[in-house]
Amino acid sequence: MNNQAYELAKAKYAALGVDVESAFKKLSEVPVALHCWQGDDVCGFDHDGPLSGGIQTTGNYPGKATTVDQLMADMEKTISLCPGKKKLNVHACYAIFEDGEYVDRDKIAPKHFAKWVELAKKYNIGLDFNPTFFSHPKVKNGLTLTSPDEETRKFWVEHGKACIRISQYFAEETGIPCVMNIWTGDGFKDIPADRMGPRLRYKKSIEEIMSQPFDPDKVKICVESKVFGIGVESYTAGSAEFALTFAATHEGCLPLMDNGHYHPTEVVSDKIPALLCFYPEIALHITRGVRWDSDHVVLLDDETKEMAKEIVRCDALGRVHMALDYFDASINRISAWVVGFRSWQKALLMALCTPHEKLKKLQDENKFTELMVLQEEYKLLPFGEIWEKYCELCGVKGDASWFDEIVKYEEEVLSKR
Ligand SMILES: [Mn+2]
Repeated sequence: MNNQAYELAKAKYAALGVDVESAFKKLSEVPVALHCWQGDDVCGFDHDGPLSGGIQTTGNYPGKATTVDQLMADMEKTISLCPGKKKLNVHACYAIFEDGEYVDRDKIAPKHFAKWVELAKKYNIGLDFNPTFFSHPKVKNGLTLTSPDEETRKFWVEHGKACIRISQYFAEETGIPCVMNIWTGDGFKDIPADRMGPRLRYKKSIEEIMSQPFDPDKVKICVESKVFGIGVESYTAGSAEFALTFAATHEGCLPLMDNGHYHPTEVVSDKIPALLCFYPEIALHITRGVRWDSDHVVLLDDETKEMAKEIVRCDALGRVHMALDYFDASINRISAWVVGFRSWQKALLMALCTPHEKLKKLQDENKFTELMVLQEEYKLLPFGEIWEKYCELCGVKGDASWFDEIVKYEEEVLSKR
């Protein structure tokens, strides 16, 4: 890159009191989890049935990964094109069975995820984990942990416990804490006759899952809320109030906010500082909902920037577990991963290069006219040069020429699948 352009940009930031090099250092130490499910449209390896549970992938772009080796190769290609520290985020349905072996989800064990540990170790990064409470024949009438059928509920509790054992194994193998996120799509299409019953069963089920011994410094159990899903429009057991209160009242449990899981005019950027007033740690799923929880690729849009700003200005980079969560099957899936990961890195770097103290002072002095003027002015700072330098330091392309690699990979690998 043009070093002179970078030096000029750096000086502009320095004049505002922003040290871009310390921003590079801070950002390069913060892990962001890359979700394995973008690569194969949330199919996984443990079943053949369709995706269910109120979520849906749309699109039929060629080259989807259909084997473990393909999915991992695609993730490695993604990693090679993204700056910054990563974690791998794996769903339980990505268990790897060797030689025709198969066990149901209540019996999965660390050995079924040994290959994921191998991949994480190759890059010296951590692993996050998610029980898969969907796309499975034992989801009875759309319910798992909230099921009134005790056998069904117990099966899914056992699945949750198995996932804690696997999360503990991930943390011990990598030496990095594992975030284990509980999300179920349990709910009803139409007006229920009992809203509290399923929630009481959900509460009891998560408590039973958490009775599985684990080290809270190694396994961070989260509960993710959701407002509604396809087919469960009227009622979701794991609502925002349920998840927040559960986490607040249970030692070793964190709230997880997915920014696609709220009413479209609610913003997670405003919820982050509210939760940070009370919780030592929180978790985030970063996505982009278009009109609903559509899981579009994360872009550098206003709300993405605002969420990153809140994490940075609350000085909470060490308190917020960040993970991407989206899936677009209508475009090249590796490109979808790369654009999303790079967008969140851009948002964080931009936030780290903003003179927050100066802006906070204007707010406290009630100088809202000047605050507006400066906030608008900062939008035009020469961020492109700063971003390119950061990418160069991370050993990846700073401009869109990373896409040449995607085109080549599509020709040489994806088109032959
Ligand atoms: Mn999510």
